[in-house]
Amino acid sequence: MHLNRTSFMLWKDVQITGGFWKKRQETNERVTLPAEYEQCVKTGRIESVKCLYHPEEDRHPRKGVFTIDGVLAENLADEKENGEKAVPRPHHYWDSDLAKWIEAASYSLAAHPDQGLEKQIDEIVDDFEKLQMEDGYLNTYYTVVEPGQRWTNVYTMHELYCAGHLMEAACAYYQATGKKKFLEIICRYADCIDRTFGIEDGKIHGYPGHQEIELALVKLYRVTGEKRYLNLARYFIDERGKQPSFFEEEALAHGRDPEEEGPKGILGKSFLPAGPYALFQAHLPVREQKTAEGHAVRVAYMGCAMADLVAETGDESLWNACVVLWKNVTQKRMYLTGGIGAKDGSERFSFDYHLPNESAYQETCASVGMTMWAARMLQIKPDSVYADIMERALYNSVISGVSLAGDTFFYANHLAAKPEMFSDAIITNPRMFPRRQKWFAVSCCPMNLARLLESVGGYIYSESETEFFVHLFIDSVTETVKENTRIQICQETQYPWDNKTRLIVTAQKPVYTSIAVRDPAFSRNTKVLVDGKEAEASLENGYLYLRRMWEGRTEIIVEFEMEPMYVEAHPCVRMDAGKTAIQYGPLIYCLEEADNGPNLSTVFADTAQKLTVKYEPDLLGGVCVVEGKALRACTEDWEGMLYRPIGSRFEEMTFRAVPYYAWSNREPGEMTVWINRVHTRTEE
Ligand code: FUB
Ligand code: ZN
Repeated sequence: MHLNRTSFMLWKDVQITGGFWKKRQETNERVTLPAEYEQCVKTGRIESVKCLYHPEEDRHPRKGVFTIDGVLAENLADEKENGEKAVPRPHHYWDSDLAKWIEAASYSLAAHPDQGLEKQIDEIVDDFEKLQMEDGYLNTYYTVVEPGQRWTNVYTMHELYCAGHLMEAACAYYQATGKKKFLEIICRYADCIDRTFGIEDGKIHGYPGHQEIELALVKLYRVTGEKRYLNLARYFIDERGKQPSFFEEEALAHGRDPEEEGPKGILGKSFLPAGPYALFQAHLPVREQKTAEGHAVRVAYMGCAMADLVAETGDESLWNACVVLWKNVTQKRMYLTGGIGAKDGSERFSFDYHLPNESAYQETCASVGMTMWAARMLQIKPDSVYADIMERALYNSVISGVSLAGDTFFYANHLAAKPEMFSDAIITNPRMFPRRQKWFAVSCCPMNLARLLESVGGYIYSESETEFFVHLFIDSVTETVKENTRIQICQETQYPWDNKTRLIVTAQKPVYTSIAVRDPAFSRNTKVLVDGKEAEASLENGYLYLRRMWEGRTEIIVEFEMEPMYVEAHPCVRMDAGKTAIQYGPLIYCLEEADNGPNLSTVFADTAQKLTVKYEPDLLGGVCVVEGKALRACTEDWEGMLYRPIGSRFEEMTFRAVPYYAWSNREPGEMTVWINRVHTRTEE
């Protein structure tokens, strides 16, 4: 297929210089990364790589009762027979948690050198080097907990998932510091995997239970130039979903009953309509998958790898498959906030238009995955439909995953909450708890969020030979070269609190090229001024193209029509039928009890009345609040009745809405994104 592919400017070549995202990166560096490192020490993740755990000393750690900060009790140090502190048993995902922390810390190092942070990374890398086996194999769990059992349960034990995150971390650390040691360790592991999996006789004809390594192998190929890594990524994607099932054969080969422990076990059975392997998207070859089934994060990472392979190979059948999956997700299975995953059971999609609010799972990792996937779709086709969703996830369901203080996290991001709803979750399923927590037994979300926040610079600009794209409106500086001429692009904006962005384009010498700025879907009338005069910009696929000669310094002002607006869901979304939500620019809003009192279900927003917006510098770190007229159903005159003939009394009220990402940073209370609606009369 003819590709007019673009490449994103690398995160280290884009400096975030201020505004909304600079604040988040500063909190991420100052609070989140150190807090996450501390948790890795406390729970034994750092120690686990030192191989101090000995199964014979494992005294059946206490059952996993979760403490309020979500730390699994069994990870807390137990006493050994001799009274010494016991080494926690490494969890089979822990390598991936450390890898994502190293990746996030590496992005931070590129922007702000920090010897202490670099030393922490180097110590972990040294431990991984000691852990690595002669043949390159590198996995803590299978070295200290189940030695000799490598590759016996690729279906659920995450060896390839952990390897993928280690690859991403090694690439980031090399690109940030130029140090090759970690990259060389990981290339040895990648070569070990390449010798183990593939189509040739004697190799495992299989693929990962949790997609991740595929996108990581493309990164490793792009950093090293070693084509075998790209070929291995392609093998894993093409092999997926073939029959007879690799997962079933693997279970049988290692004495497990596929009907019980394997892909046809209880998890697989819950997927009767889509087939028993749908939880891990292994029910069909990827080119035949017409709907997003199963585990949400896995779908997003698979979409990333498929788009990456299209970018590298021009495979049209893979692009078509990507678009089919992308459309099913974004047109029928995605939340208004850009996240995915309706069901906490198996962290998965359910079916078209099934998007529960209070029990929404919308895992933070899945929103990170959607951001990554959208960017990879953009690299193939610069179409604002992808960038609008990348922005939607970033400004809503990604950053709702971390508190404004930066040290507590959501795993599940609900769209409605009543504290009593999941008060027991801290024991049953802490991931569903409607308050952010310090940590989780499996802490993928906090680390995933940290690495995305640190690398957001890599999502703003992309370019082809002849075009330069501005996808996100973030204070930043970068440079490009067109026709052998250096061009600096400097972006300044108060977005999302203001409706314009300013680009200063400085060309080393006169050069003809095209700069295309996204025209966001929320803006019904976007104006472009060049050096103060309205400019002719051609609108193509949602981008405003300025094709011209650039000489010296040019100022571009892009002004969006940005008003707070009521939005509605497709009428087939049962949970939102008859309701409205509020959007202002890229932000989705919510009502919180802290502003509107309890029983938010008694509020009926009057969509016939205009909404107003006001910046509140001292609220929630500085946000625009949106206010609107509503009717509130009175509850006083129900005298103990639960049901009665219709006839509620209503009182007029003004509600106050705050950005969804900022909810649950005040006193615990109710929240709702979707609000009952009435339409009384058009304003005179
Ligand atoms: O399985 C690894 C990660 O743990 C998944 O991506 C998340 O959904 C979490 O369950
Ligand atoms: Zn997660």
